[in-house]
Amino acid sequence: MTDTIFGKIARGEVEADLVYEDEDVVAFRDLSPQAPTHLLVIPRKPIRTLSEAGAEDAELLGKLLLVAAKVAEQAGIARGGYRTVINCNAGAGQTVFHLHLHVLGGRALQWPPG
Ligand code: IU
Repeated sequence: MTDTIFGKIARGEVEADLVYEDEDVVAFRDLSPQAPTHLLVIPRKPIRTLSEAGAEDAELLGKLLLVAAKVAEQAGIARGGYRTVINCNAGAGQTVFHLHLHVLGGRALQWPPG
């Protein structure tokens, strides 16, 4: 398992603008926001990408979604609408190989995404 910047954030070794944390999950503001609100939700467990998650991660994956909904609510974007995105592997735009869920909102979002 190669370490990443998100692994360091998850372990508290690198600072991030945290909006939520518990024993399993950390959420923080994206450094290069693509919307007025752009949050990232990550597991502390270093799973490289969604396709490498296993059956043993089912509860953790569910928790990521519940935390995404919670931080979206806290950020005030739930009513206006928000999008959750997981880019899986380089062809889909994944650049950091520590599973993360984007939460984007605060503006109108186009469909389909590019
Ligand atoms: P992607 O799905 O792997 O492309 O998303 C990676 C995101 O991580 C991207 O939106 C970056 O702006 C963001 N990011 C960050 O917030 N802090 C960092 O130190 C690095 C990337 I490296």
